[in-house]
Amino acid sequence: MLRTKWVHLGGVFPALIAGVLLFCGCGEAPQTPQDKGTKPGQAGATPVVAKPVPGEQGKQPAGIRIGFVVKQPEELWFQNEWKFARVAAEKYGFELLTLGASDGERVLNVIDTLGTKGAQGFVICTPETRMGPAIMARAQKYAMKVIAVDDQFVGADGKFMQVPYMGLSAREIGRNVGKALWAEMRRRQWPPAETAACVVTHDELNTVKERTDGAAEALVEAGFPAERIFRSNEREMILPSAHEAASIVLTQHNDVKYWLVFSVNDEGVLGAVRALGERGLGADRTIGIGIGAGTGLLELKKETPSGFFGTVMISPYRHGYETTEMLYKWIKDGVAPPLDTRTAGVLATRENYKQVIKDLGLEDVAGDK
Ligand code: FCA
Repeated sequence: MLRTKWVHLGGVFPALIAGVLLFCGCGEAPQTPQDKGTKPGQAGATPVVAKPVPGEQGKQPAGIRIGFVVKQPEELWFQNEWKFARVAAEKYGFELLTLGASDGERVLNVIDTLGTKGAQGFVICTPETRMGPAIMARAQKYAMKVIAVDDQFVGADGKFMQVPYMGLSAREIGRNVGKALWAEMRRRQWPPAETAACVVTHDELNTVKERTDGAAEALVEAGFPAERIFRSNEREMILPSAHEAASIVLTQHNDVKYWLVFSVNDEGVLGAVRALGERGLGADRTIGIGIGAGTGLLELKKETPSGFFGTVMISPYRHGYETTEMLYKWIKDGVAPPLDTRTAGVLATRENYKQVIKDLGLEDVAGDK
């Protein structure tokens, strides 16, 4: 099922491999935000502006500049999106400006920066989806085209905006997490009455709620007791917040013998797995399955297994390379991108992750840390 799904990604494999090849020997560290660690609204915070990647000499038309703005530049997922966006920049010869913007004020600042630098458009994973109308208004001021990635813009009416978007098939990916958790729990013959699920979520963000709802739904459909699924909201989508959110659940239910863990992403699951580990609940008492493309692989590569059992691997190639490629063609040839593109995921565990990343052409996504 998972395998079949991935096949639907169609002709991306040659491009994936080409993309990875292009990156060989190009082991530069991702652009790190100078303002990392500053808090929203903090005075003096400046947007992060990376040096443009010069296009290949002679490639036409000259002068296309594209921004790629992400909400959490410190997260490996976003660094990998940038990495593959750079591959597109190299291929097509446009200039790429990678920028971090962790709150609304910075988003508007970086759009101004892009506008004054003459960018004709940008791809963005916004820190606040409700900023969609403000982002579009500011982009319009500079006649810039916009593609939303990962987190979809929400309008004043609470509905998703009609702005080209590439995101995860979040519900389906969540369901795959749930099914894999159930299969592994059955394999280990854990009785449902002695097992519970710890869910680290961030329900205000739709793509997250869809993922965690999907996993819960598949578990319940398979026979897992709904009343033994405990959800906890993390304040920010980072490992320490996930640790905090999971600790609340674990303290409230310290009589549970076996735990399933699922979340927004790898970081969410790892936060819970760490909290479980501190309570003496390791690989033999925990099955955690993340969603991501990097952080979870780093955990799977460690010699000693933890409660982090696997990750549904998603594609930073598609979200980084394809979004910027679509934007480039939109700017250059007037080819408008599809309004809604959804990408799939495939389960990787200690058993098969090498093959999975090879099949996906993503060998280098966890290699630079
Ligand atoms: C959201 C999450 C990221 C990543 C992305 C695809 O933006 O915050 O961790 O999962 O979706």
